Amino acid sequence: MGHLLQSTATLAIAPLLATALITGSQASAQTGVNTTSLQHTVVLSDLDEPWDMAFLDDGTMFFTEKCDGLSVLMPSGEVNALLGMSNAEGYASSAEDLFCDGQAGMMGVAIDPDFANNRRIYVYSTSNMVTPHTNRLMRLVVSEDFTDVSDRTDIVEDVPYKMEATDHPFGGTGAHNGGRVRFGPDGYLYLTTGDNHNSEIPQSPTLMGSKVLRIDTDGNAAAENAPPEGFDQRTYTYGHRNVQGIAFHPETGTPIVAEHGPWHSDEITVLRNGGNAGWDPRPNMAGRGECPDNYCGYSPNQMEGMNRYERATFMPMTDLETYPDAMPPIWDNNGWSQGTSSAAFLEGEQWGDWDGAMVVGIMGIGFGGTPLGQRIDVIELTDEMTVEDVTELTLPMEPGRFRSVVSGPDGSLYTAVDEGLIYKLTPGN
Ligand SMILES: [Ca+2]
Repeated sequence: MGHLLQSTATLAIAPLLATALITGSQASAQTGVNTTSLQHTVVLSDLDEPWDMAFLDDGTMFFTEKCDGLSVLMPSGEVNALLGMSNAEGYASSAEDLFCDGQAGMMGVAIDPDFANNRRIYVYSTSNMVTPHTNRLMRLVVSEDFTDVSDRTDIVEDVPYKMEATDHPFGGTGAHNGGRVRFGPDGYLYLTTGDNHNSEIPQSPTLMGSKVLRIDTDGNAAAENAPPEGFDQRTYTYGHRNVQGIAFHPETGTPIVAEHGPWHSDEITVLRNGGNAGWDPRPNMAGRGECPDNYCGYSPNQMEGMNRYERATFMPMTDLETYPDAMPPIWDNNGWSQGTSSAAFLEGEQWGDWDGAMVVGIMGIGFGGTPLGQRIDVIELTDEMTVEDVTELTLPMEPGRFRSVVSGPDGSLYTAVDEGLIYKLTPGN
């Protein structure tokens, strides 16, 4: 378990690093927080594409690595490797059916609100248990001493997986799995999924990609779900492209998602029970013709001379002409696609004016050069759930591919980057 041994070693010196790595922050004369007053510490380094984190109140942090597995960082600084994927070594338990390929692998993790009594956590991963392979949401029981997991139960077994490469940019296998799993304030599990570059999935009533599922801890549909007639009742919303971020408004509890756009228009969308997010990349829709492998999701990029606004018209992220009742986005990243992969809400007085504001982690784009757009945006919302203001965080460290942002129990903002690090960001001087 090379990576995790390294992690443990890193942890042992973390208290020293934490002091050394705090960068100079400028005192602010203004009240509240401004972008010059963030501090950072490295929580873990030398990880293998950390994907998600989930915290207990005492700071215990479960985390996933896309091709390795599930581990937990204890308050003592010790790291316990719990559930390894195929080919990962050094874990207390292993699951040979779990694998990674392209964007697929071990992704989201969530802790049961009643963990103190039932010891349950939930992990979303790609599995080859059946063919075609699927993405699965597993329920696990954590041992009393946090050194192992047991009693795996796959409560969602049928989220589709991309088995065949296609003739598109990023056309490889394993694409667009969504992957975030969170408990809502209503006590239900929300699982975000993706379109697999399969144009039939987003508007399909039965294929569980391109959806936000709302389920109980056994995987049953939430009784209050209200999808259109004929839909799988686990469907909370549908017609998404690839949702990797979901967070709940701290006052209203309303779920809000962040998803990746196709060469244009990353979107943040306030969800409505049963709503259609309006993504439909099928050929011969909205004035389009045929497309490679029957998927028009990238077609605008393959047409010379089209800018992002024209692309948005040609292959809209939210097709309000075809689906006038679709949920419109509240933010579209100024028409750019830069990889909005995660979302959370800042909470606590230490954030000043940003207490209750949404943050979105953006991975950035760039091929063979310096990535563009890697950042964390603070998005302040009005009471009507529209965007009031967007501020790019001035980061106290080098940016990265911000795969995950999570508010910790201490009020700090934790973020994982694909480059193998988990940081803690704390306001104040
Ligand atoms: Ca949409």
